[in-house]
Amino acid sequence: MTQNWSEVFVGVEEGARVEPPEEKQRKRRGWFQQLREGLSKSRQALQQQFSAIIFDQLDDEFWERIEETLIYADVGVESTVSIVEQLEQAADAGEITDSQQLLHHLRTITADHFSGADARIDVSKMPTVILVVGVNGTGKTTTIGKIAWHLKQLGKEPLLVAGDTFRAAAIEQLVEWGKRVDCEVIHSERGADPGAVVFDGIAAAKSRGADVVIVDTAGRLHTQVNLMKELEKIVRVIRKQVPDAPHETLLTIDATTGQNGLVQARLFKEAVDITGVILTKMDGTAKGGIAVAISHELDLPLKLIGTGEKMEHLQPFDAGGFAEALFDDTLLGG
Ligand SMILES: Nc1nc2c(ncn2[C@@H]2O[C@H](COP(=O)(O)OP(=O)(O)OP(=O)(O)O)[C@@H](O)[C@H]2O)c(=O)[nH]1
Ligand SMILES: [Mg+2]
Repeated sequence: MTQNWSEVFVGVEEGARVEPPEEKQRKRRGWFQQLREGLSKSRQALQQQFSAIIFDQLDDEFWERIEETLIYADVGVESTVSIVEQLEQAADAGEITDSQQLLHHLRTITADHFSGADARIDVSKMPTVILVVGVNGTGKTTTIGKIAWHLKQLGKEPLLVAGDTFRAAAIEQLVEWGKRVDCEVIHSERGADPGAVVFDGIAAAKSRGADVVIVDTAGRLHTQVNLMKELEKIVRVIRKQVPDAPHETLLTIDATTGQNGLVQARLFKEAVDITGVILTKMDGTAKGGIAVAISHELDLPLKLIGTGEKMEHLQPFDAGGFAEALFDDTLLGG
């Protein structure tokens, strides 16, 4: 499981990784508890659906109900069909004879439906450049602040670049995060060329020995040709100074937008080299199943999930833990 930050970020100090077992245990409990809380709306919605399913005859109607439940949770049609197919196979093999076993299989099969691509974030390069992109309001700037805070905790020196020179108060918002986290923010004036700001940001990181440069960008839709071109330019500018960068291009998706999030992810994936998805606002949605749809149907690794507005409300994604928190025993009415 990758619930520890020191395991998510490849390249943090060895010292940050070595922890006594009891400390690890405590952290895992805390991590899981936060995840459970973040998914509580989704779980409550599932509870209601599940309470209407009677584990009696595993006939067509029963499987249809399960299918409806998963679709309702925004797991997506393709993933739902595949998950239910595998559940039926397990039932045919005699592996599902009570609701507890059904839940167990639902967890493991769902966990297996997440993309197998590497969910870790390598921050070992000096500097590592992380570009954050997405539709407006999906949580880019907030997540950048949270990532920076976590990196600080692990002994890394992040530097933030205010590449969103478009939206009013976007620069101030990132500067404010910089103050909270206590890290430097390279910025310019509103309306300035984002390429120029990014160039200055990378140069500053190199000269000051910052470890991780995180570039904020203006919210955009894939259909906004100029803004998409601007993104390409930002990448070119980054590569002038760090040829193998950006090392990560993370796409933020707002989980509360449901299936629209899947559409956004698909379109961004076609336009930009996305290395991972950050699913934000999991705390605000009853349809957390969207995580499965995006990861499975687009074969994109989910790397982080946002479970609130505070700095600590960011969690490394872990398929097993996610499925366990979503489909926990309370679904059986316990
Ligand atoms: N509840 C909750 N709110 C979040 C989370 N992540 C971000 N938000 C809130 O979502 C709103 C938008 O977040 P921003 O970080 O400004 O989003 P953005 O993508 O940078 O937006 P633009 O710069 O306009 O493109 C803010 O009010 C955040 O506090 C989350 O995980 N949970
Ligand atoms: Mg922003």
